[in-house]
Amino acid sequence: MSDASSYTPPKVWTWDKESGGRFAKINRPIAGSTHDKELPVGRHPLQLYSLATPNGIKVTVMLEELLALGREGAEYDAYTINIGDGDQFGSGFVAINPNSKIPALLDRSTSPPTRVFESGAILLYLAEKFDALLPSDLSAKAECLSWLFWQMASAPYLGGGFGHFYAYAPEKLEYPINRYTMEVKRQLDVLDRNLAQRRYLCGDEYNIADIANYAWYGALVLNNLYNSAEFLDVASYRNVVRWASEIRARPAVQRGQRVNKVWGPEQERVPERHSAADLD
Ligand SMILES: N[C@@H](CCC(=O)N[C@@H](CS)C(=O)NCC(=O)O)C(=O)O
Repeated sequence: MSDASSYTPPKVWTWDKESGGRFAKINRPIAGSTHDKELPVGRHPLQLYSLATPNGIKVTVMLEELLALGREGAEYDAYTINIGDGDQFGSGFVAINPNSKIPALLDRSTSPPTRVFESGAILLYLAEKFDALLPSDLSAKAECLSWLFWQMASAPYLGGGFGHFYAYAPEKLEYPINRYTMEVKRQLDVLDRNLAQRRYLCGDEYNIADIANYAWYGALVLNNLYNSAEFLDVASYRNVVRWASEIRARPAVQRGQRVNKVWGPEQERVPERHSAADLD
């Protein structure tokens, strides 16, 4: 075990703006907007304000899947919210998501327009609106929602816990890395045991639970997150790798993963999406 930190918490925590670390510039202990900024609006009913992070691609993959299924009402405009620059604290964005995190959706086909934030809520809203990728049978739906909510509750340990301390924290600290590695490996084992019995998370049908989980755990086992595949020995979760590889091959998944991407090879970047042609 490395040396324990000598830090003694003060009686009352105060905000040290100079605390360092990769996200020091955007992390704040208060909510609300920091500046006035209206959001752009395109011509489609659905307006998405997002970024191609794991939480962001859940929604763009879902929208591309809906379009692939022929749901024309799922046409959307997607705008980049650059969280590194603090776009999530603009007044227009905060009006759609008071939690200041991507993704956020505005459905202008309803009167008044419907705002939806939290990626799991957006997936469920779209699945119900377009009657797709969510089982209608009550028991099958319960299984799907169980795996969807499992992802929403589990991934913060992967992203905010493991990813933060393994990849982003200014110091490599053994205690938090051990703690969150243990939990992430346990989560991968939960998925692996389930997928040993089933093609997809809920059975034979691909649905929103797979989309949500693929965004995080698929990326992890395909070594697209934190460069941690070897450290976590992801190859040993064979059923998760098989499931993730199958989902990655879906055309809608490949399209959705490029929307709102502002990094990586130039040909993969689609900062804004206003029609299918932007991805063709
Ligand atoms: N539970 C939320 C999490 C969203 C989230 O953490 N988004 C991150 C990017 S992946 C973000 O916008 N971070 C900006 C910030 O924390 O200021 C969801 O699933 O929608």
